[in-house]
Amino acid sequence: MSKLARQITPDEVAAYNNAGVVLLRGVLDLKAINSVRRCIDEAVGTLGQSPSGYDITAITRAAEQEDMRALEAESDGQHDVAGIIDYAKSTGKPFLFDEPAEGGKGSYFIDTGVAARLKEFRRFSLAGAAPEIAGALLGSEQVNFFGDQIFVKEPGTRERTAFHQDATYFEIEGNQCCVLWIPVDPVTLENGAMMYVRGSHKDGKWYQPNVFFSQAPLPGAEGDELPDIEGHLDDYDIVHFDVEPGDVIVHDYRTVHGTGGNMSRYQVRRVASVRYCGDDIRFKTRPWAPKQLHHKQRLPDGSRLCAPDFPVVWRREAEPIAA
Ligand SMILES: O=C(O)CCC(=O)C(=O)O
Repeated sequence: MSKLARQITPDEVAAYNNAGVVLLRGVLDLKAINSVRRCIDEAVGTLGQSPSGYDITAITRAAEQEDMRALEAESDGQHDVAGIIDYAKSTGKPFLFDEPAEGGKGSYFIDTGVAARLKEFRRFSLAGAAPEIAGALLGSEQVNFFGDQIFVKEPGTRERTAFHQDATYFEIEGNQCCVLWIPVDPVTLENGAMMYVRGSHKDGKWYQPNVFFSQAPLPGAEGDELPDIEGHLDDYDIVHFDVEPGDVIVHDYRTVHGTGGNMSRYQVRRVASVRYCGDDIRFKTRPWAPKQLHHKQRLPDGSRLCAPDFPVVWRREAEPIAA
């Protein structure tokens, strides 16, 4: 039985394929929304226990104050934070900040691998409505869960999320990978709606991943250099959507996207981002990619995602054989 609040239409599948991004209005029911919201709140409340949990605002402030002790203290988990900050500064590329009222008191929190540490989020990601959404859009015979993150921008968060392409943060290649961006709050441009460069999934580029709060690439990252999209927004075919809880935006993992800070005085922006792969995805080593500390094994390059880290979460039902 379907867990979706409504079925996905052929027009939505076509929009996903053509634009590399589609807004699915009202596909999650209240139970799913409340469950994801509970999980995000629990992940943020226990961020200090996650080796992949970061308060990005604390990091950018420590970087501005050259507080090396604070940066070193953040450097024994998923990222070598001190090394990244050092390298980002050496590129001369500025940190990307908006200017919220009252000096920007909000914080930007990120955690990775929440499904591995919170049972309720694992249930949502592996057995809830989300795999069905991926199955409807990917055109694949089966779907593997790949991973997840949460992104929270409190009111008054100054950090933007630099435009980037998810693909090269992940150690995979192929075409069939989608990212579900699941807001549990109303989101507009004011509090950090995602902006997507329409059609960018088809431009054949594999862009260097960046450090997220600056266009500076991750140390050692190879690939095409992403242009300065923040500085030339009008030159790009950018789309964004005002969304409500229950809506899900799905983008192709090659689609370039980024957000502003949270300029609102009162409205937090809590989002889960869940990733799924289809049949043509293969493992590919990218030494600069962020460590996925919750993954238990590495696969050889070129192999399918046949491993417990990437459970099969959806299979296409066989068409009934005509008599
Ligand atoms: O919501 C954000 O600030 C970033 C999210 C993102 O880049 C993603 O889900 O791929």
